[in-house]
Amino acid sequence: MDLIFATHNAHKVEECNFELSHIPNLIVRSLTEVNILEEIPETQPTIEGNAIQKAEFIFDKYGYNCFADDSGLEIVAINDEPGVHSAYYGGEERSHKKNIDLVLQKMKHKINRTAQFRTTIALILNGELHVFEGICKGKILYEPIGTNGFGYDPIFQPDGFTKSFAELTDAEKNAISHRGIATRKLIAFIQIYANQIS
Ligand code: ITT
Repeated sequence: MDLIFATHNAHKVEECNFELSHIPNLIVRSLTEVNILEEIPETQPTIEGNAIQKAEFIFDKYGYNCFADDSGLEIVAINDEPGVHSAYYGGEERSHKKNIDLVLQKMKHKINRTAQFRTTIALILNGELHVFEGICKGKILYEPIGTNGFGYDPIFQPDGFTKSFAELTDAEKNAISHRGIATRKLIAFIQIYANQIS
């Protein structure tokens, strides 16, 4: 079975193939690997909407079984911002530092620090849409701590931990993260499907 991951991010595809390596005859390929070089539209007002839009775009135009993901940070005290705008919250140059600076500025006098990361994965298999979600709850710190990870990791402390995401190892983060949870749901679904057709 061939499945396209609707992303140009080779690192994401590599990680996914690693997780799926125990399923025989399944190969996940990036858009670049199947020579789809265009930018995929991501213009919906929600994280779920964007994931579905990306998967539907590839299926409708190219007919591939495929999946797409989208993620973001939602902070209660600022109306669930940055949400769908997480990648470019601090400006179009998509700087992680500027994104963090803007969040900390907006959160300066906020007592409620509650936040969550959300990942949605949209899968289109034989023309049918399946949606998987992962949420990781936590709080926003007052200053960045730690150097691992990316994005907002240094200012996010997951519930039940005394460390920020950026102080966890990749494996520790993956075990509890929004992306890890959503990916494991996708993998479980594909595993059942692969068993049925084999
Ligand atoms: P693509 O090229 O795959 O679109 P992206 O950077 O847009 O990569 P996502 O859609 O997964 O990645 O996430 C959007 C933004 O949300 C991302 O740029 C970060 O700012 C933030 N984010 C998502 N997951 C995160 C995580 O695990 N830790 C920290 N920040 C994260």
